[in-house]
Amino acid sequence: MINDKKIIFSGIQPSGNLTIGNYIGAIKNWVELQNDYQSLFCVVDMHAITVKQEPATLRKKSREVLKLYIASGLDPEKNIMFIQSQVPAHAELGWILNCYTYMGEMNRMTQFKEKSTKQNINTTVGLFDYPVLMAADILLYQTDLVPIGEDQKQHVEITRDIAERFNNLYSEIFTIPEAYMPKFGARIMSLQDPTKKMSKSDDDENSYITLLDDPAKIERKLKRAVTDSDTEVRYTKEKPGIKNLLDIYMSCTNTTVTQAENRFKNCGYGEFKQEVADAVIHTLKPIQDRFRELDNDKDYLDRILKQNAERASEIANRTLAKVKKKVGFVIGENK
Ligand code: ATP
Ligand code: LTN
Repeated sequence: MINDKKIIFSGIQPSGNLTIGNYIGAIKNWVELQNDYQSLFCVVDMHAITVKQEPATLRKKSREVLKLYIASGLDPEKNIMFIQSQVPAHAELGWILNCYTYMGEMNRMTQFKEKSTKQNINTTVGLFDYPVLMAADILLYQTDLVPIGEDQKQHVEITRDIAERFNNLYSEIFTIPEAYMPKFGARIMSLQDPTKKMSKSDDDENSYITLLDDPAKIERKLKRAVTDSDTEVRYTKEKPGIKNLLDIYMSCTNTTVTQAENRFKNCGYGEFKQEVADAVIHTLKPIQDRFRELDNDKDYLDRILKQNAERASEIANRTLAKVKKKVGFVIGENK
């Protein structure tokens, strides 16, 4: 606990333009939870380099993601919002935890399997090892809750396993974290293939909507979204394209399945898609306005980054010191 509050940690990779999948699956919950928890929201650039990144773009995107956090309504004075590589404890604990994680455990990670088969070039050890770095992120802050989309659930489970293993060996060093997912929209699907997760690093720009897409683009992408040859708007697994658009709609309008299905009872797909577009445009408008304001304020962002990296380091270093002592490293003047 920090200031008597339970702790939240979560992060997003600056590996592209944030999508409404990132917003609905993660950021929206962060905004809702921020008042009840001490929260840390990280821009995980060290995770992003597990696949090839262009250095100048990565630098630019890292700042952009932080601006999008703020623009989405996360308070940088109350929450600790920072860039992962600016807090060296992440890499240090990541290495130590590597030595307490089994190859077999990493081999089971579905995200690695998907990402490595998608790549046609050599896959790096970093990509394979990425869940251990994620475990370090979470465990450094004695995190209670990790608000994420469904694809990250398995990584939180492995984090719990690693933490329990370490605690059993050395006493209660780590808090055991829990995953927290939204009821609807924990897995927003690609607009071009509703059996695949919407992803910011997808090659097809029409498969996702970014938080900075203008209204015309949003309308266009949603109108092109793959659905089915039926005409009925119903929330069912048999209609994955429609179900996905309903998830997006329900999340943007805070409505239930029954409310949404009733709303579109006698609508054709064209009218339905237009309503979904209107809901998305309405949700993103305040975020885009605030983002543009922040765009002109570089000093403000630099100050936030510096202050928050210091706050994060202070907490992280406390856990790291305990871990180093337990594993037998020589620290300071101890004999
Ligand atoms: P990449 O394509 O670069 O792997 P990504 O778009 O999958 O990235 P991440 O940075 O891996 O995004 O994820 C950040 C957060 O957003 C995680 O909590 C993740 O679960 C959530 N998230 C990502 N995509 C979706 C999605 N399509 N639906 C719901 N949540 C999502
Ligand atoms: N692996 C996550 C991003 C991430 C994360 C974290 C999320 C890295 N560290 C810690 C929650 C907590 C992803 O790529 N979606």
